[in-house]
Amino acid sequence: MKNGEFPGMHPASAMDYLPVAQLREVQFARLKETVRRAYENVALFRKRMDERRLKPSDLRRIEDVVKLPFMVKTDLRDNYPFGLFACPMREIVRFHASSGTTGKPIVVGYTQEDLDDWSRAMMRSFAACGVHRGDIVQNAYGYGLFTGGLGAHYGAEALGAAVIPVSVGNTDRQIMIMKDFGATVICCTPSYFLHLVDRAAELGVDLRKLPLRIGVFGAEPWTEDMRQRIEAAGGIRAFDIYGLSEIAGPGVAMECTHQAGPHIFEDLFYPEIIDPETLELLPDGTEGELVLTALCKRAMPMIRYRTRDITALEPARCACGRTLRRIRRIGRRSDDMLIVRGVNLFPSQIEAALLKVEGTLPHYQIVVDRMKGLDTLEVQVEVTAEVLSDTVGGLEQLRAQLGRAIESVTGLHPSLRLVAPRTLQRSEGKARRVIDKRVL
Ligand code: DLL
Repeated sequence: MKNGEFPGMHPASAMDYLPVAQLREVQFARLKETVRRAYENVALFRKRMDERRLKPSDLRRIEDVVKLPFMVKTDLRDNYPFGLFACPMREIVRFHASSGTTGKPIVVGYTQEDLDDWSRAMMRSFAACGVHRGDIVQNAYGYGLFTGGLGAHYGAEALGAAVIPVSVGNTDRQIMIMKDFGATVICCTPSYFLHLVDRAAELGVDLRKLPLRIGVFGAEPWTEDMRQRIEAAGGIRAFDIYGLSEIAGPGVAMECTHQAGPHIFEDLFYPEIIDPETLELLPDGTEGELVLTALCKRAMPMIRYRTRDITALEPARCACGRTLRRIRRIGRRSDDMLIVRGVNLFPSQIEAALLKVEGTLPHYQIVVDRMKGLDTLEVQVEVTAEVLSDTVGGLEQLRAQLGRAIESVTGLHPSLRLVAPRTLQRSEGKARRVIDKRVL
């Protein structure tokens, strides 16, 4: 066995096994270049560096990353749509977008090199869990502004697997295709897969008898319990994939065949864990908020981006031999973002939509539940006494208007309950806007 090589290793995965000292050197060289590019081209970053009297040349080693200013989601919103881009528009070849905290989405841009890096990260993700040339990948992540669909698509193709770009939804057709095409790999949210399992049973299809053997599941929190249920019901092995639009998309971290937590592709994404209150750096093994620096991003440098995802970096080396550190399963966030059917959602988005419609009062509650593996979303809102005494037609009109307003900012169709003034429980402290009944 050659140094750093493992039998059966895909050539694209060589970086997974780089000796740590060498990995730190690669990270530092890339960090310096990214910081220089951001300093020269992104006004917000330069301003924050200048305020700290910091120059890119002040960075001497990778650990100096802690001197750099943080970036947060509202930076993207405040610079909507292209204010954080560090390259001329003619170099941008792709956009994606994700929910912001209000009506406007956050926008991310990619150069061709950014896309190539991302595809390689996704290719390494697939390779890490045992996908290879000859596999048939049913890609049921949404195609479009969401990064899941195209991210998984290009990664699987780059690996040499055959992709079925079926996208999300239309469950009966998914099951038919899975059966008829002989899909061996499925990519989707874990909750959607559970729904697929239930529907397949109703249709008399036993997924365990199909060639399907691997599931690449992410974009929302899930648990070891869910893994066991999925593996038993689907007759597959289920792997956790993590990522976020701001940093690239899926493929920031991925589990290997040991299923012991996603490995971060550290040569591309530098992880830190901080205390979300004090912002202090925490040691490996301690739980806190994940902060990521994209080490190679050209179009839109993301430096010390506060993901709001709560996790820990595992101190122990994985049995697979990768030198890449692993994150613990992400179960919660340090903000109020919800993930409903794989869609990111902030209560403030719903609030903004509700208040735009006349006849509503600023008292609402969002109830999230899960039925037959699918998330349900109900918005209860108080409406004025006048509206309630109106004709049935008037109420229905208001309901339709509210539905459209919420859909236009979130893309989701919630069920709506219009209730009388002072019906919803008032709280003495912070209003309890969200009731999440999902048992993961
Ligand atoms: O969800 C990218 C993705 C697509 C990841 C497909 C995996 C598979 P966003 O829409 O920007 O990007 O949402 C990112 O989703 O900050 C986490 O809170 C959550 N998330 C993503 N993966 C996981 C996971 C995509 N495996 C946000 N476990 C992140 C728990 C996850 N949460």
